[in-house]
Amino acid sequence: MEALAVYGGSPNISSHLHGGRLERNGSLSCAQKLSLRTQYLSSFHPSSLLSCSPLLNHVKIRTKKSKTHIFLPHLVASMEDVEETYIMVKPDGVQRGLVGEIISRFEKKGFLLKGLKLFQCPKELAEEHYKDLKAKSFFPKLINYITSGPVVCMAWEGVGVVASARKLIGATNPLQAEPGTIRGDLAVQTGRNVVHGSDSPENGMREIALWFKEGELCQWKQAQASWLRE
Ligand code: IDP
Ligand code: MG
Repeated sequence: MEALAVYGGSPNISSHLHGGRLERNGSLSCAQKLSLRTQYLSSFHPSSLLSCSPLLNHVKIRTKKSKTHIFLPHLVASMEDVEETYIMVKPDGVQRGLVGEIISRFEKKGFLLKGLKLFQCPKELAEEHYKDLKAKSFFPKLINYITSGPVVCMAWEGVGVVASARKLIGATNPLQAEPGTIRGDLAVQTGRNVVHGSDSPENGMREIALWFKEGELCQWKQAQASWLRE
């Protein structure tokens, strides 16, 4: 188990944004993914943190245009594509002792844990992560919330993992989230909804590159792989 986890982390935003890593999988070819991630990471400069970098435009990273309260019904779990998603236990989840419970939901489902760390998020990283919500009135509160204590950062891999994780997490408003989902079972308020999950495969790659540095992710094969997939 110790081979999977990387604990600790640097509060240095620059090293995070320039760190990232390169790897294969999904519907894109290895070369395409490598190129996408390389372009994305090389386009980052600390000065771009406060605004949307024009260098990012040609990378075609998908951004969410409208607020979605449920787990993106249009995001249908692919039956073939191996994807990656960024899952994060937010500060309230850590403070409330829900880390193990939340990790176990994804573990039991059968996804592959590629990265794991306890991390104090700097303000600039929180703002970059949630840049699509910058115009929202709750944005300052959201940044305070995410930086109010350590978070647990995770990278998970699997077939259809992005959409499936959104289903496991449940609706943004925990009172509207179905029982059985993480938010439906463990939270009551949107502003304290305990967990984050990427909303598209593209954002999964974007967010993993944002939150993990090179060397913090593990390539490994699950012993139970042949018992999960035919
Ligand atoms: P998501 O986390 O389900 O993807 P988003 O709409 O992307 O939901 O919002 C990101 C996060 O911002 C939410 O998880 C929640 O913590 C916070 N948030 C969203 N809407 C509100 C709101 O109306 N009030 C306070 N916080 C909000
Ligand atoms: Mg979201």
